Amino acid sequence: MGTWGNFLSPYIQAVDELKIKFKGMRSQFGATGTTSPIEFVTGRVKPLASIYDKTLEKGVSFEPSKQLATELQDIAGIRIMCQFVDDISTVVNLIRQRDDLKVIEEIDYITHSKPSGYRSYHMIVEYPVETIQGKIEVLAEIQIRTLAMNFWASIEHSMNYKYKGLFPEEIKNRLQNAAEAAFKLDEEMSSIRSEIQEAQVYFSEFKDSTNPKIRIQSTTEEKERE
Ligand code: 0O2
Ligand code: 0O2
Repeated sequence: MGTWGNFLSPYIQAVDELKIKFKGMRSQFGATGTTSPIEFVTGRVKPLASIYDKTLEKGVSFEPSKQLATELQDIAGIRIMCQFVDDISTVVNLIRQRDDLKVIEEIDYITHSKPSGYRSYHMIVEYPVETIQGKIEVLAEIQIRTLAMNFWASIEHSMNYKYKGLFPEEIKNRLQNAAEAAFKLDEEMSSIRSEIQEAQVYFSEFKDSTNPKIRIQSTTEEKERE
């Protein structure tokens, strides 16, 4: 099936395009004066070293192939961070409604957290990439999580590298406790959601109104409209 460069190229394009599209959703909420359920978006193409590790785990041969493209569903990975747990289902519904991708699978690690304590909502989607050789359908994994879930997962992920997945019992228990604490934080924040959002609207309006450059610009725009 050719070189790794050729094989990975549509995945790079898929990640770039999906990042732009989800960041676009965020700006569209902003433009309509509605609070965005998306806080920020990141994306990556799985590094070759991680692809290699996954092929060993799955018993797939480490070479660019159709089998690899089918078995490794997260070569293209997008992560969407939300402020509140409820925002996650809003984002999931928005993704389900899109015509530019097809949802293949959904895994709810929020209701059913992993034994490690990991929480996130995963969606595997099929995304068409237009190339000079025609259309190529690639699989992408979209992980949707709160800022607190992301904080926990980032730390646990780096510790996993240190301990190569074999955590001492005490660290394992502490990480599980930390995951529960992060979830309690999410619940606490959700219970004062309207208070927080009011403050955020007030804060951004206050910032704009006290910034002389923006004041001059909006006054000029108002004059031009008159
Ligand atoms: P903006 O306008 O600052 O949001 P990239 O290639 O830079 O688009 P990448 O490489 O996939 O994205 O991921 P990266 O660089 O880790 O972060 C992507 C975006 O998420 C960056 O913004 C970061 O500023 C933003 N980000 C990362 N961590 C946080 C965080 O904890 N809180 C918030 N609010 N944002 C965060 P952009 O894309 O450069 O643009
Ligand atoms: P990376 O470095 O993020 O790419 P699969 O092999 O994908 O078919 P698997 O591994 O059971 O099946 O998939 P799963 O568990 O649905 O999710 C895969 C991804 O979710 C992982 O990718 C992580 O990004 C994240 N994840 C799942 N469980 C955990 C966890 O316990 N802790 C953390 N921090 N992240 C987790 P990779 O390939 O493992 O890593």
